[in-house]
Amino acid sequence: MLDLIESKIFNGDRLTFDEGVFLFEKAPLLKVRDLANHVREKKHGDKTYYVVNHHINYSNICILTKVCDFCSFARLKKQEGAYEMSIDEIVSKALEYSQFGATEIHIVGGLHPELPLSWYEEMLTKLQKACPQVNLKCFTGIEIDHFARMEKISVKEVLQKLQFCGLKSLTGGGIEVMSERVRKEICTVKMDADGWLNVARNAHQLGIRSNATLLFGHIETYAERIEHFERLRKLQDETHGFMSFIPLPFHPDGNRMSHLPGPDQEDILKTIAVSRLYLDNFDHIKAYWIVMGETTAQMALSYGANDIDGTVMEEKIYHMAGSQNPQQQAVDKLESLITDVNREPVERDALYNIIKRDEQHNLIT
Ligand code: V47
Repeated sequence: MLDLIESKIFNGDRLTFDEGVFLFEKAPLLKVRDLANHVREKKHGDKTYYVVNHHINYSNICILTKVCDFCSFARLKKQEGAYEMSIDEIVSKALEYSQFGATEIHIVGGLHPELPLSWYEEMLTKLQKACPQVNLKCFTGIEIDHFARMEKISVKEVLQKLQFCGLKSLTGGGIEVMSERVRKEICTVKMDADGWLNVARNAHQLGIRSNATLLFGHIETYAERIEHFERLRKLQDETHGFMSFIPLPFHPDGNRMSHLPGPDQEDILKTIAVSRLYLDNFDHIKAYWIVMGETTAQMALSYGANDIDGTVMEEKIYHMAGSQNPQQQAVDKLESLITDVNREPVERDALYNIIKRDEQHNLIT
């Protein structure tokens, strides 16, 4: 089977479900690496993308706190550690970040039991006004579905309203693993895979692009990972709206699945490589360095990944550390992660437009 897979990859032919499972179960890691690296190189040469971005998590209050066993972030409203930012706080954070050159603000939160859609509309409107040059990449598919349920309107209407207020793209989270068997075990009663795909389809039809993730390395089988890829590949054939795929290795600390070890480095690298080979209609495979660490993210650039996401860091840490623009220090570090493994760093925005800056690091438009 490996010879057949190899010739399919070199001919640009699509892999079948069984071939995908075979790659995980039986193919040697270094062979899968070489095939994935070939595809990456054909698509992108040495170019490796990063984005100057920041994350804002507006609230961790979530109605699914007792549902999602893998989640360490969510809290019930009255629980210790629960928090909720005001719109003014969110806008001032975004302003601070955009002054340091961020082109993307990534905003997600829990499924808040009370905030109405108008609160999110106001947040986006004010953010857009305060930082018009920043791409507002906000919400997961499950948040969008939650807003629709709260307001008793369709997912499409929610997306239209948010798009009107400045929403440019959706993040790839909230889907974890599409397998119904796995979902019953780790997040029973949460929106199912069809619901998440429906949000992505509606978004793409409105011109709102999005990403896709897989939370892996817990109780799912290899076949269930391929099932997940298969469903993403099918929707991508239909809409071409996904930009990048981001495999998220499960982290066991502080959640109800902490008895599980999480995936090892070999599994992380193989998952990156198989996703590159199976998701033949996705341009970008992201090795999100925050979740896999810098070394594994660097290695992943030889296993099919062509993006390491962004600066992400809490700006204050750097601000206190010295006189240089803190965001620039983070950029220097990301660029050297890429150049250290002989790849060419390319700054992009949230939609993969290439960003050029002058010597003072100001955007050249
Ligand atoms: O949906 C939750 C995952 C996701 C854990 O679109 C966990 O560019 C590991 O979607 N261990 C949110 N993962 C993060 C996300 C994301 C991240 C970076 C970039 C983009 C993008 C999207 O994090 C959730 C969930 O699947 N997650 N808990 C955990 N314990």
